[in-house]
Amino acid sequence: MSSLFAAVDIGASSGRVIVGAVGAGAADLQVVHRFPNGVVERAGSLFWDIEGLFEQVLVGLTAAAEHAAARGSSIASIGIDTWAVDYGLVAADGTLAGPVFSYRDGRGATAVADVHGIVAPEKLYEVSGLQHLPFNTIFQLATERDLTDKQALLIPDLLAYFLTGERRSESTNASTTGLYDAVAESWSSELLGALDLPRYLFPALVEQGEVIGTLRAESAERTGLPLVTRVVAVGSHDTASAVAAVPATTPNFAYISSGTWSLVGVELDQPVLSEASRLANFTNERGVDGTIRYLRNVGGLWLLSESIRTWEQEAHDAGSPALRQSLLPLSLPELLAAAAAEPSGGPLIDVDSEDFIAPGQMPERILAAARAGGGALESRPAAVVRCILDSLAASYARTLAQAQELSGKPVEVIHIVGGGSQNTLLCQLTADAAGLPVVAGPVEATALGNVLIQARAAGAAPEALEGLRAIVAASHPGIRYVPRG
Ligand code: LFR
Repeated sequence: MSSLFAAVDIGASSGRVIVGAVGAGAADLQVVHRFPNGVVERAGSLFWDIEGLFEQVLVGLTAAAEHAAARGSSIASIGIDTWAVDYGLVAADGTLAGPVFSYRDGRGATAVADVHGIVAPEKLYEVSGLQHLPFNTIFQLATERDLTDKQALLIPDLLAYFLTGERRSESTNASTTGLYDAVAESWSSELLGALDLPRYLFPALVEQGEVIGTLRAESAERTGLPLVTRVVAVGSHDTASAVAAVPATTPNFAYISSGTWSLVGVELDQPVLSEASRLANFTNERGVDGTIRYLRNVGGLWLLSESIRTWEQEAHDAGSPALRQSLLPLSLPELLAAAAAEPSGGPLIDVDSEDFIAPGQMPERILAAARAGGGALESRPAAVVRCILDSLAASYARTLAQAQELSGKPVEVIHIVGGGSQNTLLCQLTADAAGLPVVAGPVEATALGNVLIQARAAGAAPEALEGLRAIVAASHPGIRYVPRG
């Protein structure tokens, strides 16, 4: 009989609690709870509703306990992954010291010049290997007024703390802070010291598979899970969990973890800290088992979802059903079909531009970017969607070519995992632009990676990463796209 594991997997736009069954070389997932997520705007700043998210985690874990009980089984452990870089500050008395900001708030950007004035960008890269993004934790922390006696817990660590009362820093996510030493594989005392950040700011590091703690009495009571239920560290950075579950059957693969962002790159044993790599803004984030996720953040389906949000709002505001119909006659599948029917070779935009980070009025910003690039883009949704997908595919191809060049790693096949793997047009355009076969799926790679690391910790899955990937390949065969002419 297979063991059951609960995966809490929260992205920027939605979260889910999944029960994963692992046994006999196969992994099967059952979503037991889904909930929306999104930034909350208050007085011009953007936050996450962390209390609301924790409440949804408890509801989901309750459903997981019931799901397991109905099968005469139990939940062996819980793993948590979310997006990276954001954190909550925990005060000396153990309570949250303030709101949890979203990386889409502009505050980090206001501190970039100050931080670079203290530690040069070259030095930051030499130590952390992290790509420059204006919202990296290091810049957000520089805007904090008082860190005395406080600890910063990244979102999955914070949720694990709420569940268990134990404070730890999981290493894959720690590597996105800008304060983790990619070579020494520890918090960088050098950078913390230079930036006058207290040494106690971050809790001790844990690696994937280590136990963070068992449930607090309140968590056990609320969920119906036994007190002894363990929260196990997984690749708590969602991208690390997704990359762990890429169904690669060759070492020479590239991946695109395609969701709100597209994380495009290769897996390495050692970081690449060259000046060329820094200038190309490639990151050396930590993967599970000490691997290096050598990748770049390419703009993702955020451009599409934000555009749709704007069109829906406009259609809603339009009042009359006829006008509404003319503005947005299409569901997402219809919109993608219409985009597929648009001519190829249309205008391209730079999907990685910082101009697209903030929410709101996305189609307008895309049209402006196309105009600035000299392209004539029509404002029809199908044309805008085609421009987004063409631009994403072009950026994927460019980024992968660069990743190979900078790392020396050969690539024979591209795996697209996550939500974007369902977008057949995007997958085909990527194969075409890169001139390489694309294998699409699984959609739930992140949750699979989360579950498999827990299963391995329980002795229910193989030790080697290749073994975990073989389970994914066996239970979730992808769809293959061959480059066209
Ligand atoms: C993807 C992701 C990216 C990270 C971004 C912000 O969900 O985790 O890897 O750069 O969100 O945290």
